[in-house]
Amino acid sequence: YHFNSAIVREPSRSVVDGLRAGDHASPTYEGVKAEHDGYIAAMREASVEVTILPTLEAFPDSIFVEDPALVFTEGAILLRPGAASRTGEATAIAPALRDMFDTVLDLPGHGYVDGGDVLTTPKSVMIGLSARTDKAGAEALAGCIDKLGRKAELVMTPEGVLHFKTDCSLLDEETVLATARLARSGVFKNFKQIIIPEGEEPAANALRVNDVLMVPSDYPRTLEILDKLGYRIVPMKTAEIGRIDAGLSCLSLRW
Ligand code: CIR
Repeated sequence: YHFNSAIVREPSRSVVDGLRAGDHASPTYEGVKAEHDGYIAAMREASVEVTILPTLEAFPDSIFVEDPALVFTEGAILLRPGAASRTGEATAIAPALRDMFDTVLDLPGHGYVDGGDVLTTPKSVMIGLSARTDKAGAEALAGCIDKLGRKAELVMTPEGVLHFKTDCSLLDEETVLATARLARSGVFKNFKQIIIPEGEEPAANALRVNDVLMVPSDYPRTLEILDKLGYRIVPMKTAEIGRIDAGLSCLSLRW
């Protein structure tokens, strides 16, 4: 969670057509843009150098740059997002990554991986199998992660949950924030676990960046728990991006 740099992408007007599993009303472009501006400001405030990529009107979900790639200080990996409308986002982000990283690997084979299914921890890089990330993709990604000198681990995303990280985030070297439904699977048995109170599940996608913890602002019980534990909390508005199933981690690639 120590990051010097991040990449984000300007929201396109087409963001109102972003994918969603339920029948949520569309967000407004202005609402998304305001949340995105707040996010960039919070990142900069946390001493992160932010590169802003231009809009991609043809890809409504392209603001969620976390999904088409995975980055480490050691290098970047171009993924293959599992939703048909998003697969092309990897090609679109490739030139920027090749500019910024010496090593850029392409996910080999034909499997699919969304970056939202990948949780990097000091112990391992956890890859959650989900409706977007299949076994072939996860295994191919594990090979790339191995090439970059890290250890990968395949885990399960709970049924009906979009991404592994929809339900968890890393708070520090040894602590994760997780929903009860994900913690129950035992994936975090080697971590200290903070469990999200019932009904506040979307708060699990918090984002630790350097000395601050960005937390979705609409979940008072979670905010109180984390505050009592001594985290320096920055509450973030996420209601608009939440309409298209997104949270804080999706909005950036960090390294
Ligand atoms: C999608 O369904 O792909 C977008 N509407 C939301 C992506 C959220 N990304 C993430 O959690 N990493």
